[in-house]
Amino acid sequence: MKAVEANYDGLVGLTHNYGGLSAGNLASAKNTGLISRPREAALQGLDKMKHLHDCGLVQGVLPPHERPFLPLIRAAGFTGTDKQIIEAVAKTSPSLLGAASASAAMWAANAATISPSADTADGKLHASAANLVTMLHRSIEGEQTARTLRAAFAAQNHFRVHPPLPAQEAFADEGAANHVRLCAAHAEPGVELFVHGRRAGFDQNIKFPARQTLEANEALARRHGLRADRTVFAAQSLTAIEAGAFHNDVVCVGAKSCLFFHEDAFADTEATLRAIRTAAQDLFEPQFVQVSAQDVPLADAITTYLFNSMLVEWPGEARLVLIAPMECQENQNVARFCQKLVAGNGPIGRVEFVDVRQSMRNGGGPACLRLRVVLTEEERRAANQNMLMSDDLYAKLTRWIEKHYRETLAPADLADPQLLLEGRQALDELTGILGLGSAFYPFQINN
Ligand code: SUG
Repeated sequence: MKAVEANYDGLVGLTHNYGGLSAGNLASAKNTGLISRPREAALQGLDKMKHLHDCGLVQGVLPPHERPFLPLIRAAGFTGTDKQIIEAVAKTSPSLLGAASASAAMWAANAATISPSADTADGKLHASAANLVTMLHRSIEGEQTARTLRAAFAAQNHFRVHPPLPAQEAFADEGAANHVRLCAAHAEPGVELFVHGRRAGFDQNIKFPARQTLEANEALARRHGLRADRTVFAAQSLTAIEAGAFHNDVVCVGAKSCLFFHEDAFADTEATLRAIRTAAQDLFEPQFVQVSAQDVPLADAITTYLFNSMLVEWPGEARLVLIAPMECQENQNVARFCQKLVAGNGPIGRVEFVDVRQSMRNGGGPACLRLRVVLTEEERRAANQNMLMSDDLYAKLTRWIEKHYRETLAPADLADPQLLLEGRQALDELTGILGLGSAFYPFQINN
């Protein structure tokens, strides 16, 4: 049986803005208060999707979430009409309005953790929506994400969609950004690597929050029915977290049998690599591309997001392709390293650069924007076809973005009650385009 690795990208939302909401995410902090360009951001993301689709890869689309998210604001005690609520929260609690308005669901790598059917005990694809409890503005994503995944993968004979883990710090979970699957071929059983920043408990004595716990990872592996001997749990290094690697995918990416990572990514690199080798026994020989701080200083890795690239098996090419942010070309150390990387005989044969600058300014690179879903041919047929990229869908989404998205958005614009109405009108139309029915968003359900 054949299988492909599909990329499901999050569409950038209408409220894409620079709220400075993520402690430990250096780009988000640095760009706080900048004027964002939601339309440009959405088109940049859509162009990346179209490019991969044009090159023969399977590309899916995940819809933005409803923002500002009034249920959060109401839960905090604001009452009245929607307009009154926005006006009141803007005046008395602008940071709550900021959290309720983030378009962070666009970073689909945080939406869920996916285990392909080749790895699971019941032979189904398992997906667990992430609870994202560490950051207030992201803790409101899980429920809607689960709804999205159920719409994308509804066939229960093929797919099992789990709700987010309990919303408690012990189970802090940020999805596939801390998960890597290695394999010989997508259809064959693989090794799943789960990376955590800390263990449960409030004992983290570090500069920035560690957003993934070992306990969450263990729970995900159990839920998904993974084989213990093919599962590896590894700790992130504190050095990486404190340098701004708030998710492991800021310093590490893997595909097929290749793991591409910075030497400072893991707390114990040797033990991690040994465990991967042992788990891969009889399946494949892992290929480790470990990048030294001498070649790429950690600070450069984090500002350019070299490792937040998509590592992709490209139709017609023998070696993997790294789809990296443009920022990598603009940094001497990283640009030089990329040339050296492809000149060798290693598993990565080419680097492509893409423009996702609007997302990068909030700490989201090409790999943050996508959720990888390995699908067998049958599963691909069973998935929601309306959510898969096509020339027609691309044209529709381009028109939709151009019609509804604002060109610019300043933080003060979040106080405009009109933004809520614009968002609802646009998302209502989008549920039609993506075939999601008319009871998909809370504003549709509660009306
Ligand atoms: O969770 N940024 C996101 C970026 C997520 C990147 N994802 C991966 N590495 N996979 C975050 O920190 C910033 C929002 C703001 O500040 O307005 C933000 O949420």
